[in-house]
Order: sequence, then structure tokens, then C-alpha cells
Amino acid sequence: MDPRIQPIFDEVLRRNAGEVEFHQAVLEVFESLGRVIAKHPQYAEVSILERICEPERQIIFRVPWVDDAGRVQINRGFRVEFNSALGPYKGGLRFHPSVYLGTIKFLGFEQLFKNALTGMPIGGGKGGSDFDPKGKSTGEVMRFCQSFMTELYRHIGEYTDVPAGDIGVGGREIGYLFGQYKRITNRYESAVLTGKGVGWGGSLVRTEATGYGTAFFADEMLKTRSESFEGKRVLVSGSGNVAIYAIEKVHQLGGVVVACSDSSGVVYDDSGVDLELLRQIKEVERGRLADYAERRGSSSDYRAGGNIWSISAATRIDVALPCATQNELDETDARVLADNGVLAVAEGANMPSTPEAVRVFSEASVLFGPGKAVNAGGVATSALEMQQNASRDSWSFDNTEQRLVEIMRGIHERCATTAEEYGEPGNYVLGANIAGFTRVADAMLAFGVV
Ligand code: NDP
Ligand code: 2IT
Repeated sequence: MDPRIQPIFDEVLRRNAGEVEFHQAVLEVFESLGRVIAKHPQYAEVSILERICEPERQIIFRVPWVDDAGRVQINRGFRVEFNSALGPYKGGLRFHPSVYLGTIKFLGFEQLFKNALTGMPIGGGKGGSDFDPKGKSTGEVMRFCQSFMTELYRHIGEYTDVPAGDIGVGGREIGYLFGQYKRITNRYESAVLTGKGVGWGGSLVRTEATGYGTAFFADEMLKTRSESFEGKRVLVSGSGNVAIYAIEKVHQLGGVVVACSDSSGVVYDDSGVDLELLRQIKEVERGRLADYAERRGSSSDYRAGGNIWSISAATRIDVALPCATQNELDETDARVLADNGVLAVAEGANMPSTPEAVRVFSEASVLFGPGKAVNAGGVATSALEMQQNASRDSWSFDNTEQRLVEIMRGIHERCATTAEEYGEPGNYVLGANIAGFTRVADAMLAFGVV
């Protein structure tokens, strides 16, 4: 790390003790910024790096709710309003038992550069709770969402902070959250949340956008080596919102996704994942991947507790799309993929590859797209949803998808040209970090010390 940046990082470690994912996210960005500070000393003169690591506001609150047995349950709610230099705080809500302040801060930090990369007028924020939706009834999920919003409503708004979904938060939860916001405020403020149902202010393509965008970005990466998805064999980890629509778009682009996963296991399906069955089980029945394997029969192979990346040791894999969660792909996994000839890795999830894994891909000249660029199609389509809400309009599927395609091409182009400008052509990590950072930093410079 640049010796001018090291003391700032040491201070981040000291001030945010124990928040290891946040440290990891900051380190990755800081490692890209040495040359930026050298070229633009004005950023250091007014402590932009120190300021950018300190969230503008961090809200932590109690979420009490009553379960089906009549017992009072307590969860912890979070909203970290990281940076509003470019627009209202924007970013999802994650409901998962592993959530703590460090999770939300790492996600909020990533979000702020991701949102900047889209070129759209959105700042960075993230929220969530350690609530575990697994095994909860619909009534319990609704009561939890209502209680969560009963505190959150006072902090958010169309011009202030606009949450959306993330792990454990999809259309159902956004519905309950919006219903409670509307009830408390007596305002039909559509653009206070995104990921809404298309019948009540949502945008077509928002459900598909993160996964589709991931495939579009990977496709742009492949084009730089005169390649495409046609005939490619692909691994997609996870089987949630991002994974499902990454699989759909890869199939539409001519690739075959031969495996996907959840936190319990991996399914290998040599002829290609049956998307209709997967959607029925995950989206309609809210079931598990093991159910998919059982219903799919002998053409698929389910391994409880399996590692999806190790599949590349046994069969040809050209592209890997990690779409589950942070640090799900480590150095050993990266070596297996690289040693067996993987061409490209594009992160649909936020920070799924460990820093050591990223180093392996870079040394092996594997095309590597970092999450903050690759998965930005979700939040970008959220910004399109806000545009439609502001103009009380709704656009067609094709028009919205075309906008998404152009946005993803634009992000790819921005990352590629920035990497080239800073002397490392093909380094999307460097390109994404610098392009995202400079857009936020320039706005902060213009605003003075705030
Ligand atoms: P979902 O809740 O729809 O799906 C998450 C998937 O990841 C599930 O298959 C889940 O398995 C798996 N998973 C979650 N946590 C773990 C874990 N600790 N270990 C192993 N597997 C796990 O979430 P999304 O698809 O929306 O999100 C996936 C990733 O994409 C996250 O990193 C998220 O931050 C990121 N992302 C999401 C966007 C969006 O618009 N939704 C936008 C940009 C990024 P199981 O069911 O067993 O828990
Ligand atoms: O990580 C992300 O970009 C998201 N979960 C989507 C955020 C959003 O506001 O749509």
C-alpha cells in the first residue's frame, strides 16, 4: 500500500475494531488509490480518504416482534447512511443471521463506489438485520418487516435514503415494508423503496437486473478476448435472486450453466440447470436446492455440503459467476479454477472472492470482474425505478432491458479505460475502484468540508 495511505488504513482498523469484512473492503479500494493520490494531491489535502471511510450516519435499533407462538422476539436493525455526495443514500437491506455492523459497513462502502460507477445520481447506504427468514411463517416475516419499518421510516425518504432488497429481502418483504411506510406516513411515496411489485410502482426488469447485468458484464469481458458465452460451460454459485437471473441470461446468450448451490449443498446438472424447475422451487415454494435435485431425478447430482468450484477439476468450466455471498471463493478454489483453464470470473455477489483468490486470478491472467462493477445492474435498475416513479411513468420490459445493457456496457468501458489510463490494462479491480472513487471524491471536493 502507498505509504501515504497506510496510516489512514491503520486508523480505519483502530476505529472499527473487529469489523473484518469492512477492513477487507477498505483495503481493496485503498490498494488501488496510490497512483490517484500521487496524480491528484488535492484529494489528500482535504482528507477525502479519511472522510470517505467514515459513514455520514449509522443507525442501530431494536426490532421487537411477536412470533406465531406468542413469544416476543428481539432482533437488531441497521441502516448505515454512508455517503450522499452523489444523491440520496441508496442500497439494499439484508436479513440474515450473520448480519452485524461490520457486514452492513462493508456493503455500504462497496455500494458507494458501485453507485458512482453507474453514473447515476445515487449515494451509498446499506441496512438490514440479524433476523433469519428461514423457517419463519409469512405472518412472522410480515410482523418483523412492520416492526423494522416502524423505526426505519423516520430515517428514509425519496430525497434522503432509498432502501431495496439484498439477501433475504425480495418482493414479498419490500411489499410489507412499503405497506407499513405508507400507513405510518400517510404518503404514497413510491420512490422511498425500490424493488416494488410492478403493479404498485415497481419497474419491469428490476427482479432480473442484477443477474442479467452480471451476464452482460461477463459478456463484455469475454468480448475483449474475442470470446462469447456461446457454448461456454458455466458455474453459478447461489440459487437466489441474483443466481437465478444470471443463469437465465447465460442460457439466453448460448452458455450452459452446469451447477448452482445454496448454503446446504451443490447441484451438478451436466445438461444445464432446469431454470423453470429451479424458479418453481425457489421463488414459488421457497424450497431448497435438495428439493430441486430430488424432483430433477437422475440427470442431476446433489452433494450436501459440496464445494461448487471444485467441479472445475472434474469437467471443463469456462466461466465462474459467484452469486451467493462474501468470501465464498478462496485461494484454493481460485487455484482449482485457474489451473483448469477458467477464462473469466465475474462477481454477481458482493465481495465473494477473498483477496488471495483475486491475486491468483490476476497472476493467472484470468479475466476478473469485481462485484462493484459486475453486479451494479441491480442498483442501476433501482435508479431507473426511481426515475419512473418521479415521472409517474412505467416503461416496457424491452426498453428497460435495453437501458440496462447500455448501463453495463458503460460501466465496463469506464473500468477498462480507467485501468488503461493508470497503466494496467485489463485490471477491472483497479479501474472500478479508481473510476468510482474519483466521481465521489470530486463531488466531495466541490462541497467543501462537510
Ligand atoms: P438471495 O437471498 O435471493 O439468495 C442468496 C443465495 O446465496 C442463496 O442461494 C443462499 O443460500 C446463498 N447464501 C447466502 N448466504 C450464504 C452463506 N453465508 N453461505 C452460503 N450460501 C449463502 O440473495 P441475492 O441473490 O439477492 O444476493 C446474492 C448476492 O448478491 C449477495 O452478495 C448480495 O449482496 C448480492 N447482490 C444482490 C443484489 C440484488 O439486487 N438482490 C444486487 C447486487 C448484489 P441459502 O438459501 O441456503 O441461504
Ligand atoms: O448490493 C446491491 O447493489 C443491492 N443489493 C441492490 C441495491 C439497490 O438499491 O437496488
